[in-house]
Formats: sequence, C-alpha cells, structure tokens
Amino acid sequence: MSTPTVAIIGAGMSGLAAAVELERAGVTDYVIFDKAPEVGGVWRANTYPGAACDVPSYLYSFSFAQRRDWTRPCSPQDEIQRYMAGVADRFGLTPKLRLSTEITKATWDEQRLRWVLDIAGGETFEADILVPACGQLSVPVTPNLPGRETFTGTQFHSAEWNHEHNLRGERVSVIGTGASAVQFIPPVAEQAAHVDVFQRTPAWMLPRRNNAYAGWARAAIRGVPGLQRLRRMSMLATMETFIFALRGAKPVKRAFQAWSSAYLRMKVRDPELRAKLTPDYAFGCKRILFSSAYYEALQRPNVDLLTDAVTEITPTGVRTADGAEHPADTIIWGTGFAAHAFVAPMEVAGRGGRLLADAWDGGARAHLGMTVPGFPNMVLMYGPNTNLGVGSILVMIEAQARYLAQYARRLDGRALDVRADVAGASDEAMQAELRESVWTQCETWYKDDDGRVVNNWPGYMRAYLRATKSLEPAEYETLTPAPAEPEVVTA
Ligand code: N01
Repeated sequence: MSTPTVAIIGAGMSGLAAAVELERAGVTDYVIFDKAPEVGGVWRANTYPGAACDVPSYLYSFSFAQRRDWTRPCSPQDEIQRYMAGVADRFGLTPKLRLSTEITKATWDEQRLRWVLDIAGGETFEADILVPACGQLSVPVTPNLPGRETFTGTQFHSAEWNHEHNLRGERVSVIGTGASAVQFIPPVAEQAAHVDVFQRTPAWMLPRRNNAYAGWARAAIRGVPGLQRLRRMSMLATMETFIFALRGAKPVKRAFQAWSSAYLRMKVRDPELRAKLTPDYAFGCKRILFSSAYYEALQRPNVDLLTDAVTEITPTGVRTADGAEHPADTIIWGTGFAAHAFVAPMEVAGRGGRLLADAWDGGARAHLGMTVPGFPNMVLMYGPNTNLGVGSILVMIEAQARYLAQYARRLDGRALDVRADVAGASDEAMQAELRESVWTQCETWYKDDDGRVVNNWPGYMRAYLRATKSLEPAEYETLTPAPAEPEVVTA
C-alpha cells in the first residue's frame, strides 16, 4: 500500500490534531504549513490582556494529551500556546512544521490526482491530500466605518494587539462587546484613565470563576486515579446539557436564562445600566459569554457603556448616532472575525478548475464539515457547520482528525471525491435542523448574509462523534490516475 503525502495548512489546534492522528495511522509523510512563525493558530494570535479559554482546560485540551497540572480551570492564552508547542514536540510533529510559510493557492491536478500548492515567494509543493486547517476565527474584521483612516490616535484589533502601546492614562474607546472584549475590557479599565465601551447588542452572560487551583486540588488531580477523567467527563456532560437547552428543552433553557438574569441582577444594581445589559433575544442565540469580571469593570467610575450606534470615526474620536463625539487616544476594535471564509485568503481550485469560493457561493457547506464535491482528497478541519454554540471544539476536531486518518489509509494511490447527492442530502438534513435552531433567532456570526447557519453543528457533540466514526466508502466516488501516455517508439 502506498502512503500519501499530506499538506496540512495551519498549525493551530486542528492542524496539530490532524498530524497526531496521521502519525498514529502510520501516515508519516506530511508537512504542516503555517504563515505564522510559531504554532498555536488563534492561541498564538490573540495575545490581548485577559485572553483565556472559557471552557475548562481539562476539557479544552486533547484527549490524547491530558495534563494534570493546569494552573487554573480556564487557562490563559500563553499557557495554552505552550501546551500546543508541547504537543507538537511530544508527538514528533516539530520536524514536520514549515512555519512562516504561506500557501496562497492549492490547485487539483486531475491527471496526477495531486494537489499543487503555491507558496508565497514562488516555490511549489505537491501533496496527495490537502487538509485546510485554517480555523473559523483567524481573519480579523474591522468594520468599514466612515473616517476610520482619519483617526490620528492609535487603533488596533483585539487579535492584533499592539503591545508596544501603553494605554496607561489614556482615553480608550472599545468597539464591540463579544467574547474577546469582555476578557480584555477589565484589564484595560485598570490601566486607562477612561474607557468608553460601545455596545451594539448585549450578551447573555454567566459567571466564570477562575481562581488558581489550591495546592490540595492540584495534588488530588495528580494523585487520585480516575479523577482527571471524571472531571473531564462531567464537564462534557454539562456542555451536552447546555446543548440540550439550546435545542429547545424549554425548562432547562429557562433555568439557564434565569441563572443569567439573576447573575446580572445580582451584579448590576443600577436599573439603567442593567436595562442596557439585558438581551432582548433568545438565550443562546449569540455566543453565551462567561466572565466574572466584566460587569464589575463596567461599573468602575472610569468606564462608560454607550449604546448609541457608532456612525463615524473622526480624527480625534468616535461619533455616535446621537451626534456626540467621544474623544479617544486609542480605539480597540473588538469586532470579531470573517467567520464564513473558512480557508481564506488561500484560493482553492478543484476539478475543472472550479474555485472553492464559487462552489460556496450560496454559503459554505461540506459533508460532515469535511469534504466538498469536486474537491477530491481535500479534508477540511473545523470546516463549515462544525463549530459549537457551547462545548469543546476540540471534541469535534479530534473526530475530524480520526476521520482524516481513515481517509488517508484508504487512498492507496487513488482519490476520493464525495458524491454530490450524498453531500447535498446531508447538508439539507442539517439545514432543516438548523432552520429550527436558536441561532436563526437573532443576528449572529454563526449565520451568513442569507441567514443560513454556516458555522454551527446543530446537535450534540456525541452525535458528531457517531456521524464521523467510520468513513463510508459508498459516499465517495473513487478516482484513479489517468493511464500514462504510451511511449512513442521511433525506428
Ligand atoms: O468577536 P464577536 P469576538 N459597530 O464577533 C460588535 C471566540 N472566542 O472576537 O453583537 C459596533 O463575537 C458585535 O456586535 P453585535 C468565540 O467563539 C472565544 O469577541 O454583532 N459593534 C460584537 O459585540 C467568539 O464568539 C474565546 O451587535 C460592532 C463584537 O463586535 C468568537 O471567538 C475568547 C460592529 C464582535 O464580537 C469571536 O469573538 C474570545 C460595528 N460596526 C473569542 N461590528 C474563548 O474564551 C461588530 N461589532 C475560548
């Protein structure tokens, strides 16, 4: 059996998981490309103050690389990135990394059944399998507000934090109040003289206590057999219960919503501020946020929460719809990511030269979030409809990595192209579920401009594990290489 060459694009969580499972399956001829100089993906890029996971690390870590010495439940960004670099070393991936190397285009060669990758700078690389592992939240977005370029102060996006710039004593404007902003606003408010927080939509919030583990707790986790596994399993069950609530289990959903409302009432006594922070949409529609520091930060004397729409950036500040100008030395954009491009800015051309961007014109879609008709031997990691409203994305990523390993072992010099009817039927079934989901009930980054939920998986994590457990050969068309041209013999 010939083993394939695999090109993994991205050295974040999903790229590393893909490589580990390929290694385990004996597919050792692979390269992990990343345009960044280090592994980590979003956990390398997002270095804003307060950056941390909001799913406990003992679940937000690989099942095959468990650690018992996390310093606190939700680890800070640098600890997660070190963990990822440690995984790369421990599983022998480090020699397979090609960092600071950007793949600009991947083109399917139909004759030779190979992907030809263009590397920025002119080099090319060939592989049998293309594994885009580019993440859903890796391209930062700054809204195109009028006057943005005229601002004379400092401005940066939360995912491109300017650590050279000192915010101490400054007037800072923060635009956006999503999962990133609620993490960086509390530490920024401790430094800045004044912070204006521009909120477009309030979020449902739950507390996230995150004290460092006591010595006895760390000792127990290290010393008591099965305890680590038990807490991991119980957190997984808690997350599945959240999903149960989001899927319409009304009493459970009401209980979570009541908890969130009670938390707001307990933390914010001022009725005017509380009204501004009260969501008017279904619980769970937007990403539920977890913070025990955000409401406190908003009530500091140096912080104002502003809810008039931002209409313009002026040379010296931010103008809102009521006409007021709010002076700022620095603007921090906590405005999220281009979450629907999946592989952007890389261009992918499949059978007949068709671009993936064109195939996804009506919204990104992939069979099980991984394979797309007309793009043989391309297996997406963390592709369309594999994100979770709540849960650990690593559970999904590991399932994809195991599927990829099966895929790679099955090829033996051939290529697999998912059948269009199979992909169409699975997409339609999933979209039928998603049309009934909570995520269609408000504006959220989970939906594209046409209102199609393109990011999220509709069900439980365990349902995805079941769906991806074994690759069904009948779902794929098998392609064989074109016969070699007969040699012309001249007398
Ligand atoms: O981005 P977001 P993020 N004028 O898109 C607002 C993950 N994550 O970087 O809600 C004014 O969530 C926008 O307002 P609205 C997590 O999955 C995980 O915070 O659209 N405001 C919103 O408030 C998360 O969901 C962790 O009305 C504008 C904000 O900007 C995802 O990353 C930590 C605007 C964008 O929020 C993205 O989070 C951090 C405009 N023109 C992030 N445009 C963990 O803990 C946008 N906004 C694991």
